Amino acid sequence: MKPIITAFESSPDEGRGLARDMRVRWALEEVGQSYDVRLVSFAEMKQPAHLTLHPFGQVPTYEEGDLSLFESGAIVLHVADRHAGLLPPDCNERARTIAWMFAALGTVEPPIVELEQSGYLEGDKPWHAERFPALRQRVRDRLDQLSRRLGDAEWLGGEFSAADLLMVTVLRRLEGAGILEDYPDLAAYVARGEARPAYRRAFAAQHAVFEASLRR
Ligand code: GTB
Repeated sequence: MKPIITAFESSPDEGRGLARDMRVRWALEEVGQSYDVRLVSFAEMKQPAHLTLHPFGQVPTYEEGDLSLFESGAIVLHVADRHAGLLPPDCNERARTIAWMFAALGTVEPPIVELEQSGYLEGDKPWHAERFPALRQRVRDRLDQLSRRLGDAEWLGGEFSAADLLMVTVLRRLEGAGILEDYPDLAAYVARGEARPAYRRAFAAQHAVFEASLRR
């Protein structure tokens, strides 16, 4: 059954593929599963119809027959679980991969999002200039640790997995922050992810939505 995902009708990222539908699109492309997209406006996301799919009124969501899911990480895990290619078959390796998926979303992404949001939510506050360097340092601390662990490896496990897919999308949110450039190994890791044909197809699909929004 062809799943349906939701995405921003008009993404604030202006086609840069930074919204979280990108990771779901990428996962579906990696496993060769075609999908439909229902575009929603900010207002529609807060209406009862969407709130039955997503209790927090956000995107992405995922519908597949009787199943409806929210949370990009849970959706990617579901896709990886149902198709070959994004999780290793060995039980222990699979568990380690899932740990890295949680690490991407629960340990690496939060300080990145906090830094990003502090710019537009708190930029006008008198204490912003004092707090900002500490937020940047928190991101750097995480990247130092991630970089040490990745070392010379191509991917977090032996092969590309759902953990890399999530970690790359998380690191991409640093675009424009002037931080990732100081970590050539992590920048190369992100570039390896972005070079994958499935990533490029997913990026093109979300970019087409942005281009169409300009013509409306
Ligand atoms: N934990 C949830 C998940 O992983 O699925 C978080 C979902 C989420 O934050 N969704 C955002 C949303 O629906 C879109 S992706 N926001 C609307 C709302 O909360 O009302 C976050 C996002 C938005 C914009 C950019 N950008 O402009 O660069 C990047 C990421």
